[in-house]
Amino acid sequence: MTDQTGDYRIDFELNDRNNGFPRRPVDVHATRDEVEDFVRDGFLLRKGLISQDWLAEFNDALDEIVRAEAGKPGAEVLEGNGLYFRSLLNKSETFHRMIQFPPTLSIARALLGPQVTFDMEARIALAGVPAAGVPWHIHMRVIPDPMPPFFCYPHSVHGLIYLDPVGELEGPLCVVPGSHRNPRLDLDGSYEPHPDEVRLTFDPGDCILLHGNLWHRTVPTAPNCGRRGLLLFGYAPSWLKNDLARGVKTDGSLTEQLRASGDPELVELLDGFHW
Ligand SMILES: O=C(O)CCC(=O)C(=O)O
Ligand SMILES: [Fe+2]
Repeated sequence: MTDQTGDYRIDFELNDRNNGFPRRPVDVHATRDEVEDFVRDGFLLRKGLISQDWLAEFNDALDEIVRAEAGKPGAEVLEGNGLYFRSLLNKSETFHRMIQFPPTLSIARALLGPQVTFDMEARIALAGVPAAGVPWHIHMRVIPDPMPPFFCYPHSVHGLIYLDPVGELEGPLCVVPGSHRNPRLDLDGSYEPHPDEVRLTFDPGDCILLHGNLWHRTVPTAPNCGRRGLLLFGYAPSWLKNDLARGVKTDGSLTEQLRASGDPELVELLDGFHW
């Protein structure tokens, strides 16, 4: 079914007899062509997606977090990059409106299936601080070689919402279209321009959706740059988190003791992977 804007509905039904084969229709806020473009290119740009009202509230909420966390243990000030603020959904209810935001959620569901989880972070490169940037990277460096027959490919849909104007001084975002489908490409750590890169500048309120393994970088900031703040969010298949949340509750202290051992293999077996 396609409406006049070209948006369409997918009538997902889950193969779950125990729960009556639940239907999970998704009204996709994109055309089929746009979704196909994302599958091929690994990104989709939505200019002006976030209203001025929401932007103002997001900025206020983030400013409060910035003030509250300054100098706290764990506060992430990354040399040559900027400030990161994690777990925003537990820091301000203002961000909760993004959890069920159809313009991005529906596209994530069209791509990943109807059952996805959501999380949100922020990055700020400060005004007037030069050479702040993020070199070429992907978000899920977990693909083994050789590829096991049942390897669960790290498909995820990540999004960036720009809070400030991002021009040449603040450092455009560069992406390599289609690179999410090339698990052996390795550009890690470099700022070297790629021959196929697409260079993007932004206005406040613009949003870009990226496959979590699309190669991307920013151009480092210039000395007279403005603040470069953005919200980062991500959707991943919800069934990857296997917390049963059933049965007789425990205080979790036995596995906590194992985590406290700091053995990375144990921590991975108990907690999985965090991007
Ligand atoms: O700042 C940007 O435009 C992108 C940041 C980014 O890719 C990241 O933090 O993973
Ligand atoms: Fe990134």
